[in-house]
Amino acid sequence: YAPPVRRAIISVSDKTGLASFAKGLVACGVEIYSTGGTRKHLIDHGVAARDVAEYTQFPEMLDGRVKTLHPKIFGGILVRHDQPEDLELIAEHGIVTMELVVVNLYPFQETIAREGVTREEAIEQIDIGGPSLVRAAAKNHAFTSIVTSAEQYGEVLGEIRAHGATSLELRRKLAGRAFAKTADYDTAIAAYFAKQEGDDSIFPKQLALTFDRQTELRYGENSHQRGAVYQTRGSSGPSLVTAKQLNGKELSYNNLLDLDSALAIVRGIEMPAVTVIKHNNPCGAATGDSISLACSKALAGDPQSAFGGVLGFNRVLDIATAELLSTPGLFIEAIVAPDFHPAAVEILRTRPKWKANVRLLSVGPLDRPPTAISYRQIEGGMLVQEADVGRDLPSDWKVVTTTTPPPEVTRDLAFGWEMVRHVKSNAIVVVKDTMLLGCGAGQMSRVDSVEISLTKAGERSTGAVLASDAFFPFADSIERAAKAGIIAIIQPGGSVRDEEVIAACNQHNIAMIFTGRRHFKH
Ligand code: 93A
Repeated sequence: YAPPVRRAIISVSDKTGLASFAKGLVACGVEIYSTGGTRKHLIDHGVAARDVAEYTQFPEMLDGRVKTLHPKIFGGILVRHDQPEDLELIAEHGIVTMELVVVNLYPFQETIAREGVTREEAIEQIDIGGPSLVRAAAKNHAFTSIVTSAEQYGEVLGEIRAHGATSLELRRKLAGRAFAKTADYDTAIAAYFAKQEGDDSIFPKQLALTFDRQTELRYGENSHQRGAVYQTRGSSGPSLVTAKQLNGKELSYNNLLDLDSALAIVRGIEMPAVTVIKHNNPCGAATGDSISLACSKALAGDPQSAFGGVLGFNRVLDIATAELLSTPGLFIEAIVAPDFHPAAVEILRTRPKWKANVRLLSVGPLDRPPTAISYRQIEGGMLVQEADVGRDLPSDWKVVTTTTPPPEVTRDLAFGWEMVRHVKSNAIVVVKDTMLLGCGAGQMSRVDSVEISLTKAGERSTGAVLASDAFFPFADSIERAAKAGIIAIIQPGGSVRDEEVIAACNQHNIAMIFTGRRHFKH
């Protein structure tokens, strides 16, 4: 706790809580120096304060634009108290040391948020002297305390009362906060200028996302990589980062990725829906009149791949579903749902073989829309885009074949179209009875994805529909689909060979719908 706090310079726009803080300082023998408005406020509240202008022998001028910008102020803040030459030199110039600086800045952000504010008004609210005081004191935190918010008054006064000084630990913490404050302030000013320049991008000129480390993970994607989870500051649920874990081992990096995909799929569906995720792609998904029916259909889609999968639910996981999940031979890594019936948690924790380990995540109601912007790191930068979350309207779809889809497959086409956007491109899904039967994901050639999805679906593909996330570059996929008994195909359209593709469908009596919207996912 050193050096002793003898003098404080106080210059604040927001005077909340100031008078009692300053009174406390005076009671500790601290001498206060203040600028015009602040000094008036203090004196009105019975707190003695010296006038900065009288000390510097330089009047406040240019309508307050120059108040504290003076060597007698900055010398006293930046002086190194452990260097005798520094102390001698400032004394020679009649400069006194300032151990405490209390500043909050002109309200620039609040000003520009006001309706009808002029450019001149905004510019006048750019604080120059304030940030200089803040940065000088923060730089010299080895000796000087910098207070930038009323929330810090209590802790600082507490230490001065107890020790006549502040601790280096506190000064370091305050300095960090102070630099964050001036950084935010300048970011706001830069954004204002960008807007004035006619930058009408929906994306900010500077991206200043802040994340708080929530927890370190056991490891990253592989055991030789370290990993951690961060929470986006200011984000609100429903999200995995804020979800309640009701049972099971610690979540892994890959669990979180898979659970995120699971949640993204089911929250886009209105009917009770369940999905099974493996390596970030769905190997099962279905809707049903009840959540347990949807669950049994999702698991039946590809039972082999479902082993060790991660499940997502868009309804409360009930007792019937927990019973179903206790079937011998099934192994599940993790489940995310809006909530779990308490008895269902009990069943899942005790009944199946994997009981103790299954991670159960309760995210709360899925009533709020997902994040509208997506960020993807690339070396040296970041790619930012609107997230692919809006619903596609069947009213925009066009039947392009002479064959029209039978009414009983309309639901399957809609379900397949909703599913395919969640599958890594090139993506193909095969659907029957609102149940995913086959999924071809992440292939470099579309016809390979078609082949994989139809092989997975096997004989069940007869009478099924097929969805493709992007257009077919050739008619070969249609030939393959026809052989497997596919009766309708949904895809965006837009290939130079659309005519050939449509002709192949007509030849095989397959109905084809163009949605006009592509859903790549990379
Ligand atoms: O116009 S300034 O950039 N010039 C200065 O020299 C200066 N010094 C302090 N603004 C300056 N300040 C700011 O004045 C402080 O950051 C504080 O927000 C405000 C307090 O003014 P007053 O005490 O007159 O109310």
